[in-house]
Amino acid sequence: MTDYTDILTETHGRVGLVRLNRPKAMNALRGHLLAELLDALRAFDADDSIGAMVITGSERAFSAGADIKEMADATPVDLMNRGLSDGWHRISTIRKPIIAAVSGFALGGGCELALLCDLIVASETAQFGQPEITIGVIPGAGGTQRLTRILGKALAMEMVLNNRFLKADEALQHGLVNRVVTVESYLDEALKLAGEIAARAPVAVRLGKEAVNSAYELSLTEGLAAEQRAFYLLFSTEDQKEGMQAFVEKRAPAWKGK
Ligand code: DAK
Repeated sequence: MTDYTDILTETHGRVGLVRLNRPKAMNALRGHLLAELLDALRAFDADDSIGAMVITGSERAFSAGADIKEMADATPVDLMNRGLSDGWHRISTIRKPIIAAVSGFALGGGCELALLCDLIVASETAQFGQPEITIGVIPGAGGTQRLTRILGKALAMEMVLNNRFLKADEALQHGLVNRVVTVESYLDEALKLAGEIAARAPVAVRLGKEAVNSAYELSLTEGLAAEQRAFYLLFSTEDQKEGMQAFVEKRAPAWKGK
């Protein structure tokens, strides 16, 4: 699929960029947009010339969440048949790092999409929230779980039960985002960060992402074992030999991605 209607894709060197592109609807995540997003991320994931990805929206809205108009009349079975949860889960199976470049509203599913990414670069106008309670539901794409793990129970409860928004500086203070920069520079900053990561040893980057994410899933003992296995595995790569040899020879390494 390449004739996208709800997203735009670009490449910047070794970085794949996806722009959510429903500006009139605040980048609401209708099913079609999610399908295109997943398709684009998978294509970048399979492309050896790409090392990292960035997802962004507009200055006004990263995304205002799932498309309420599309969802309003659904029955539980409709939602199940649409494979909503599968689509969201598949985004979390992308192996290369994804950076969310967030400006303006990141609400509901929009906030959850940013949380699914590995790093978040926010503009000073970014606002994170889970307003589902105001329309009679709760987060359904991971918000109650991921926010609680990142922010702790107190703040997560306020966000989920009482529509508390987090402004960019608060999000930074609580470890939700990596950095806050001006609205003029947030996308460039995200692309720069992605470019730096994309220039690093690709297999190590993938295993590093997997290992950090496994900290959310596993006990400490299991997580440490997973980390150790990944560490040993990297000694089977040419890039490990090259990286250590380059250090000894005081030169820059030339990564092969194998
Ligand atoms: N859905 C559909 N349209 C939306 C929208 C949304 N989420 N957000 C905004 N829009 C549309 C508005 O209807 C309006 O369209 P027109 O009336 O012009 O046709 C246009 O975007 C501009 O919005 P506003 O006129 O409202 O603009 P304002 O600047 O006044 O306000 C706002 C911006 C973002 C604060 C406001 O639009 C707003 O509160 N939007 C709704 C935010 C929200 O409640 N989000 C949560 C949605 S529920 C799951 C996966 C995901 C989810 C659940 C389950 N599974 C895997 C099971 C996710 C659920 C959600 O995200």
